[in-house]
Amino acid sequence: MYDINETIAAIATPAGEGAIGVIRLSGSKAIEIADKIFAGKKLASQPSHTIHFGKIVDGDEVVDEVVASLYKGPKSYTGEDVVEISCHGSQYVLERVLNLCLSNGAHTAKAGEFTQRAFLNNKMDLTQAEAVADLIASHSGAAHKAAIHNLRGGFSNDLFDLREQLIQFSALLELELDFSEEDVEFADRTRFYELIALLTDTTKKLVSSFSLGNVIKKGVSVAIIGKPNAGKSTLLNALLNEERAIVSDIAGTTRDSIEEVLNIKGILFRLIDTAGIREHTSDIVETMGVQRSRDIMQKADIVVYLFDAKEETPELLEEQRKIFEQEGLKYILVANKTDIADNDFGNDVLYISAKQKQHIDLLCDMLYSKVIDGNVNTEGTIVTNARHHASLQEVLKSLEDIKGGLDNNISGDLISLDVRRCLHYLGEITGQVTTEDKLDYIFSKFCIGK
Ligand SMILES: Nc1nc2c(ncn2[C@@H]2O[C@H](COP(=O)(O)OP(=O)(O)OP(=O)(O)O)[C@@H](O)[C@H]2O)c(=O)[nH]1
Ligand SMILES: [Mg+2]
Repeated sequence: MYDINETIAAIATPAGEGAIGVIRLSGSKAIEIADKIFAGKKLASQPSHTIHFGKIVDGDEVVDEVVASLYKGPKSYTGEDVVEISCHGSQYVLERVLNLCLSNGAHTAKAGEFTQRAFLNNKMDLTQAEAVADLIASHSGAAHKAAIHNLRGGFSNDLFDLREQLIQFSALLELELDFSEEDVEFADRTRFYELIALLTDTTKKLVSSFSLGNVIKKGVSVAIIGKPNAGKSTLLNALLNEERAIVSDIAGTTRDSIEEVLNIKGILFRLIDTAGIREHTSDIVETMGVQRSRDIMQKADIVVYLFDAKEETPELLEEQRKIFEQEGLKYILVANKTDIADNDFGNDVLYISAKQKQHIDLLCDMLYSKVIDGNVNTEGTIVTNARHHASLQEVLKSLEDIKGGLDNNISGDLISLDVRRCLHYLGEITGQVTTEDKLDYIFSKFCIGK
């Protein structure tokens, strides 16, 4: 349970040694508590947004020389009084300072509690607060871009105007109900139709951006699949530009799968080199490896089917292609060893030499466009959060019901119910409609000190 009267404290920097480590205090007693352990200027008498050099003391003992940053509410991250104490980055020092804050009246902050307070004090809406967690977790340019866009209110702005207009209509519809005897229409049905169409369009775009948003957040898994000796491990090494996997001319070299991350134009791809698949082998370990390769193939976002251009026949390739099609997999067919074989397998096959590192860049381009080709505009808002996605789908359902109601000339009171449902789910995304339990759950996924 969130208690606004408590002052909270936490170590805001990650565990381990560093040049600097930060302790954060927020709440009505933050400055008072800091003054009890900070020997230097009296912070309570200093203006907001100033920094001060001093010592943290435990009785007579000096624990560390520090810099205290002072933010007086409401102009702070949480909207409350905040003091950030920058110590030397020793875990021991940080824990000592934190314990001093706690013994002087602060409470340990829960995960995400600083941001939760920022939300509750109207410093940001829920999508912005969630973007903070996404920003911290971003490991690639694309994930970073989506998080920054939402942190700056991108998502909320897309929905805000439309929600406002819908509220106006809802009010007019409800006014009609008060005058139901007189059979008047305050809410202009043509404009209402237009608004619903616009909202439906925006919502659909956001919903469909989620498949991209999801891969941006989690990375795209790419299984490199093929027969033994096709050159899969050589290809993994060429893509990574390092000798990561063992390569040899013995069929069945790779026994277990190897996973490595590759960043292509800001999107993270998780490349998985697998054991070569062959039907007949008496080696029990290899058989297990083959089964694992098949499982990885089924779960992968994209399958790269790599074959030896010298060994494969167009008929065998066609069979393989049919299997991928039947199983509904996204795949790329790649002919390898084109430095020693020039067999033709048609135009939709990519020709490379993993060993000579030829056309590896073309494979990277193809991987990238397999992800982006959903016509999603990567400049706009991309939904990366499963919670937003679920609410948006509910918004879409209620919009369909509103449109159905208008089409069938259904009475205003019934339409009004669907409009309320729609407003409810829209509000749930930005946090205008929420419950305490839900908030606790959302913020519990943050890190401590944020
Ligand atoms: N000439 C030529 N040889 C290649 C090329 N790519 C791989 N090879 C050779 O093919 C052999 C097998 O390569 P690997 O990368 O180990 O093949 P793999 O598909 O990982 O094999 P398994 O792990 O056994 O399934 C090695 O001798 C490589 O040097 C290529 O583009 N051209
Ligand atoms: Mg291998």
